Amino acid sequence: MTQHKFSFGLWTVGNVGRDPFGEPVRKTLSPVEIVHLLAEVGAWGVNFHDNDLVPIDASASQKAQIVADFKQALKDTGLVVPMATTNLFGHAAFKDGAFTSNDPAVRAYALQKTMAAMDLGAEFGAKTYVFWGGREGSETDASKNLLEGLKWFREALNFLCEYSNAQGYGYRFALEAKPNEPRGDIFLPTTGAMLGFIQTLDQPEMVGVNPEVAHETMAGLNFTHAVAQAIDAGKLFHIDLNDQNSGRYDQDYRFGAQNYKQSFFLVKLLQDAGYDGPLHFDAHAYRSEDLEGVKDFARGCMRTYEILAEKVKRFNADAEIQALLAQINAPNAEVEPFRGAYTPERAAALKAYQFDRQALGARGLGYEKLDQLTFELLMGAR
Ligand code: XLS
Ligand code: MG
Ligand code: MG
Repeated sequence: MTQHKFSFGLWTVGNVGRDPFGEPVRKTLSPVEIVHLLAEVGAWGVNFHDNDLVPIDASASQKAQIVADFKQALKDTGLVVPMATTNLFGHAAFKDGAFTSNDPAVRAYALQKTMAAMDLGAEFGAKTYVFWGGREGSETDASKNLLEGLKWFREALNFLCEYSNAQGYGYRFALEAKPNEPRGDIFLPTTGAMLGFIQTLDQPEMVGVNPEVAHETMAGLNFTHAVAQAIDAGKLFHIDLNDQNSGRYDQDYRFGAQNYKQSFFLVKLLQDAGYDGPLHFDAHAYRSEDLEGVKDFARGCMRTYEILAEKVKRFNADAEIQALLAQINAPNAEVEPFRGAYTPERAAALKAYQFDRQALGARGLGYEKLDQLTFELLMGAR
């Protein structure tokens, strides 16, 4: 085990390789088997949706047995449960949404199911509660009153914040945005949209985000920029790491499998900002893999993160790179008085100052060299 808090969902290493066109290619692993697999590969934590652990139609006694067995596996391995969440997307009842379904009975059922799932997560000490609204959306906007949908989603989160506090669970909620899949369009499709929405809640301090590499990438956005905004807002409560090609279906590749450079800048942002929360790999092995391949996948996610974290150290210690950065960010004593908060004097002095616009525009910035040096560092060529 490393100093990083690497976690995996039961649904990630437990993924059997079913896709819209094909049957499973791997056998189903029990939650207990998954915990042992994760311990074997050196993970720190395991997360679950309620029904990854307890089947939706389990009896009370079956549930009790499953919970006891899972607790024992955690005890035997030392793995922790940092995060829990609800499956509000699998069952047909949720085909038109959960908290935003047009059907008030479905909305009430979603609340009931989430409270039960929060109880389950709390039993294992989970402190982060993720909300991914996979079915909260539409294919045709003829079907939805969008403003009502947002209101219903807000009401549900407000209710559940109160529930968490009333139970003394101490959860922090992490909202996970995704632009589409499984719905044609999912509400609040980006991390930025979630950050705006959070401020409209009754207890915004309890609620942050769980951004996912694949989701922002599917939206054609720069994931690292989204994470930076979350960190800046004090809202990075959790993170889902994987990889994805833009413009494709939801691929959930091993972390770093596709975009090495972008993965590096993401790790750099997290490391430099001192993020010390869970690093959750929300991904799965290629469909070509057997059980050994699943272990290769899980080890690969963690090893890639560690390698990139090591590269971050080298980048930060590389004399040539740092000299270039120092040059790029060189202070300018002449304009120093203009920095800082507004004062009438500062504004007046700035208005009176003569800038040499031609000189400002003529200066080369050296980013070509910086980017090439970054590439060489990543490739092990320096
Ligand atoms: C799906 C989401 C899902 C959430 C948890 O694309 O990433 O796995 O993270 O419900
Ligand atoms: Mg995802
Ligand atoms: Mg996810």
